[in-house]
Amino acid sequence: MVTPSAVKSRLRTQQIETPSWAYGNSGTRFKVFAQPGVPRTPEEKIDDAAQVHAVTGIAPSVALHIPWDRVDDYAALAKYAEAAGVRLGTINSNVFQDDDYKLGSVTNPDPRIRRKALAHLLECVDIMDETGSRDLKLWFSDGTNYPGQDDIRARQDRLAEALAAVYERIGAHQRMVLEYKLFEPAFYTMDVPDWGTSYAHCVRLGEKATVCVDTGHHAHGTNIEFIVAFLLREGKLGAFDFNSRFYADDDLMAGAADPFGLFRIMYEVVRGGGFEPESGVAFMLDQCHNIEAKIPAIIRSVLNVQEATAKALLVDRDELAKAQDSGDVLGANEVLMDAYHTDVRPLLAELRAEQGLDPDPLGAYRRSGYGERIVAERVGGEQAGWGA
Ligand code: AOS
Ligand code: ZN
Ligand code: ZN
Repeated sequence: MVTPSAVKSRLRTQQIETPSWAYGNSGTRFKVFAQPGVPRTPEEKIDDAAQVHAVTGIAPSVALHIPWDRVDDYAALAKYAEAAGVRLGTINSNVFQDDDYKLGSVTNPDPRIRRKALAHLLECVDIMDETGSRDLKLWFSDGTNYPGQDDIRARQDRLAEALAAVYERIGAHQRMVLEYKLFEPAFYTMDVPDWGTSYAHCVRLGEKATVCVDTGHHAHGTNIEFIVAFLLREGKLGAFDFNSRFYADDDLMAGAADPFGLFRIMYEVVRGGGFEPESGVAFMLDQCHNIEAKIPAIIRSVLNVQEATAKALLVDRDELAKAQDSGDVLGANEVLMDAYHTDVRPLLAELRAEQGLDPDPLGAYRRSGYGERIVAERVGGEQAGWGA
């Protein structure tokens, strides 16, 4: 029997990082619908992230993206964040938006371009030293579009070489998390297409290299919770990029398309010890809000992850183990589904009240007037957007 107070005390330790780019304008390759009040600077993105934390109480850090969040003084930016009530989190590198990277970045056949990409990754580690960030997120758009275009195996060698150079540079308390993606922008081969490729590189590198699971980066029907269970068992699950997808890498609100899938993932996280703060698993959102208001969408996403976690914590694991051990297939499934079908909203409202928060975070945000204030105040300048 899992008591509500036990669930609440574990939920108090939860932290979900929000991405700076989710506060900026974004869209598809067809159209970006700009929204009024969108941040124009990294500082304004931090201000918005601080609002999400203020009403949810569980989003205390914001991930930066270099060069989109480039500033002259990162230590000052870290201080700014602290004063706003949040801290700077994962540094996301970008080796996908330069003309030079048409044939790849660290896997490019041209050594000059490989050196340029590596220099950027190393610069990101310098920035981590200034911001105090623990994690460097590596996502490579590298790959090929046509059979024979480049030597698949040589590209793996080049990737391994670059990863080793970054690994060599990171400090004792820093980590690199290597994200994989099945497709896009390359269509024939991606150089890090799946968790197995990321895992194999991370194993070779050592314990400071772990896998980042972006929930939107799999083929339809992939059992993501199995990947989570496996990686946790191997001590190689480093981070999540949470989002939701219907068709491809849609980057929609986490838990929007498949809340049951998010629950199943969070159950394996809990089961595998990934929810213990010492496990070091980073829970981040990686989303874009193209047609919906950004700050409330990010609040909704944080709450969706929190709800899935609460349900995962509610699973009666003793009962589940009993049913599993006795081969009671339906009984075991029922234990899991009982937790999933529990309405955890009253428990979460109670938890927030106990923490001095408004039980209704979205309502609190709407009533704060912040949304109207930024529309009135953020006039002039250039709005931040995915890619700027
Ligand atoms: C790209 O598809 C990956 O999900 C990246 O993690 C991320 O979305 C991109 O680097 C923007 O930060
Ligand atoms: Zn991602
Ligand atoms: Zn993605």
